[in-house]
Amino acid sequence: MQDAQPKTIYLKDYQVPDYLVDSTDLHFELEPKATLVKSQLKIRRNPKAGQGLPPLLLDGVDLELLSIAIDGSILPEVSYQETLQGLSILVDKPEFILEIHNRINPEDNTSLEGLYLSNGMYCTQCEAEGFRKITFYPDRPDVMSKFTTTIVAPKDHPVLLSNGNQIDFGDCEDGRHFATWEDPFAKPSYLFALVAGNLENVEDTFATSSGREVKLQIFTEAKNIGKCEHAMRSLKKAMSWDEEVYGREYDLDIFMIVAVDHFNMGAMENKGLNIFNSACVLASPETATDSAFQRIESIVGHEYFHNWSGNRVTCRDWFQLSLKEGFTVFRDAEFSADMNSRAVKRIEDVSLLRTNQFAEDAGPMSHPIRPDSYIEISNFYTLTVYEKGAEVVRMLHTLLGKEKFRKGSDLYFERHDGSAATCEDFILSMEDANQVNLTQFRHWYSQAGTPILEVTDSFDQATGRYSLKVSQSCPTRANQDQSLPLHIPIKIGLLDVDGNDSILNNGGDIEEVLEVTQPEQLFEFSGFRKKPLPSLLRDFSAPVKVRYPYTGKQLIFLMRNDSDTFNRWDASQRLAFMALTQLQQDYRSGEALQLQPELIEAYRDVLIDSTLDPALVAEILRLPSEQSVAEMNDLIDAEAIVVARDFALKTLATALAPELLQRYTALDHQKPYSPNAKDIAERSLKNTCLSYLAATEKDDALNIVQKQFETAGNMTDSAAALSALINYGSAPKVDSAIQEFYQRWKDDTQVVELWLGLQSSSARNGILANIKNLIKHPSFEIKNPNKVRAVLGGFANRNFKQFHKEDGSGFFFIAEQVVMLDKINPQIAARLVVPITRWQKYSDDLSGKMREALQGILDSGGLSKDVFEVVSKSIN
Ligand code: 7MF
Ligand code: ZN
Repeated sequence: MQDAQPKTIYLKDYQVPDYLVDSTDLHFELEPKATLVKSQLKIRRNPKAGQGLPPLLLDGVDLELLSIAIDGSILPEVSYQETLQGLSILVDKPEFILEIHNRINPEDNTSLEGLYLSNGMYCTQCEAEGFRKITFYPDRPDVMSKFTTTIVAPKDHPVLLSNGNQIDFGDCEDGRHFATWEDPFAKPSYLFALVAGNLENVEDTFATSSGREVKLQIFTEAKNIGKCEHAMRSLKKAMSWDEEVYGREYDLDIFMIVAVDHFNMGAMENKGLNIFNSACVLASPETATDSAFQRIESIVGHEYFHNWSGNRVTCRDWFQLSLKEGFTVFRDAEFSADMNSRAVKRIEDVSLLRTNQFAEDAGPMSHPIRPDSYIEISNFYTLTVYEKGAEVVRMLHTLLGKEKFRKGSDLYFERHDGSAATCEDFILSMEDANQVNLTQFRHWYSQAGTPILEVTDSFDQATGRYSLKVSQSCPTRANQDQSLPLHIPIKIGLLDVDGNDSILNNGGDIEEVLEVTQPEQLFEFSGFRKKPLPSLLRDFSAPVKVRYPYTGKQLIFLMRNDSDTFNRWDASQRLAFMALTQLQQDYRSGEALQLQPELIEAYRDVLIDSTLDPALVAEILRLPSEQSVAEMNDLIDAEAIVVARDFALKTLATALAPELLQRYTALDHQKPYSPNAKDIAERSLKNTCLSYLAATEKDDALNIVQKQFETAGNMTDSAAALSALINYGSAPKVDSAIQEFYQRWKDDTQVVELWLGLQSSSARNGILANIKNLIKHPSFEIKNPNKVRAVLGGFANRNFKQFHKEDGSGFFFIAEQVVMLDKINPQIAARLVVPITRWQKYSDDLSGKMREALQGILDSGGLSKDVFEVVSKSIN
């Protein structure tokens, strides 16, 4: 819990560690309430840290210290001191062996950081600062050490795992057993892992490009052993992909994945022993949706790719988090794009970025991808560090091109292998490998906020010259006085009147990457007979907002003709935003609502176009979420957004009903389920049609939904039907569907999570009462983050309409839950509070209610650093 006044940590205060740890020998005797940890550290004064022998400072949290010895002699009490942060030990020699014994309590550890129990299985989560909850240690990523780990446990925990290779195992005299693991690669403490439990595993092998055979294992409870196949296949694909695209081979003889039900995040890249949230690894055709299959593929890839971008080359300090996370997200996104539809993957990622990262970057916790200060580092595992960080790496890829980017990454891995690096090191490698200057590009690392590009154009009929004027600006934050112009790659095409790409230059290219570096810049193109229509920021080549005065007609033209698939979708988004903005205005001024017939026809054209990828059709048809509309508005009028979107949705559904039904029926072939890209695309469109049809609330449409619910042969179709029923069905039918679904799936944890989430995101009035019942349902566990995310996160993040009720009931409910959760799991509590922190953008009534809810949290006192940081930074 919170100290008197939580301390802010600054990047500018970074100092190299005073002492290094050459080797770390750990010995665990596992007991639920009293696990004994013995640690033997070979410690040496860091030659780079100056003169003298300062005290050795070790981090430690919630540890019971039993003894300390140096070179075999027990330390007298005068030689050390327990502090708020851990332990301070007086040192009188430059090299020594430190042996510490301490006790911890995994059973009562509900924070899910450090060593804890999940359904009787011991497991660890050490990133970022969880290792200090296991033993006293210099718990910082620039202290890298070779770990050896011995685990002693009762035999009802037959599987004992840690990082690296197993070098010993056997029985103890007292009936317990043990295993010893050795990791040959030096690593920081945050990559340490331990697992002990009654687990089964599936096994496979992978032959690396140099011909070594690697054993692959996925461990899970016996009941889930049939759900590992997809993750195993994904792992092998990821291993091949990293060899082909980055020339990176796996480096140990064994790679293990463990599925855990209680987990704060998606997964963790511990060396040789990745630990996964069950929801991000387990899938079977009957129980998992298409999006679960795709999520698993990308997360298995993400964690695997960390073996190089994160583990072999790690981070010097936590301000450099984006060094490993931005790069690895870029790698996993490219992996997914290569395995599935590239355009659809890009659309999904950009939607997430625009809806949630842009909002974060405009909110009270806005920070650069390399933050310059923090109170609690867990709060900085953000969409900015991850997703915007990945966009920054992608821009380097765009600016340099594939080959040069690869040369840069090769140099980066070669230079920094086995060490802890910085974002600066990454850019330097890109520069040095290619003789380029990225001085201005570096501002992306230090500047927060989403840049805005204003684009205007002009055409000179006499000379045939077309020019684009681009001006850039960036909103400034409280503690950042000026914003510097950024180096921004803008990929463009120019469409002629027939909708074809024009040739842009002497090289004959139809696409060009404009490099914007000035506050205002002019780009000229010649040889045009008529004014072309610009297709700007193709493939979303930079994380910026582009403003260009497109007319509705021009957007419809781009939707039909742009050769850049991403921009076809983007044109549809702009069009929808225009319509929704108009509807909001009309609603506020009391005018009758109506949708432009041209817009409806544009949607109809897309819907019936059988030459388009069905997944793309689904993405275009799907109206922007309320959340993304809110992000685009300077002042959020939640009610107007809801009314406008509901109206647009119902109007489109009614107008397009015949075509929706036709496409639905054509796609409703009862093929055996397979999560391949083509089938996923078809189900995506089919279920988008279904949800539109349901929105008509006509009996025949709801009968189709009911029939799909009753006959669905896979979870994607079944969940889509249940969702449509929950949102639009008649009350008795909804209740019986919810009950029926639960009875069928109550023993499957992943399906129950889905079931909880669908209910809490129901737009139906009065849902808050249902949610208050749901948290008393036997399937709900406040100590399980997945359940909390499903019910409370589903309500606060995915139920715009009901969460933003004008009486503030949604905010006060979430605030109350945050205060309660903070005592159990501060990280999860701090994430749940975010939706009520952006009060400054809301119109008065809601704004005041949000502030009141935040103040209530602050006044409750005794907050964790996690919740304190988020709430205090947003209320000032
Ligand atoms: C894909 O980054 C993208 C992001 C930290 C925990 C996983 O590997 C990770 C861990 C958080 C938030 C998102 C992700 C992760 C974490 C994640 C996972 C898969 N190092 Br917190
Ligand atoms: Zn990661």
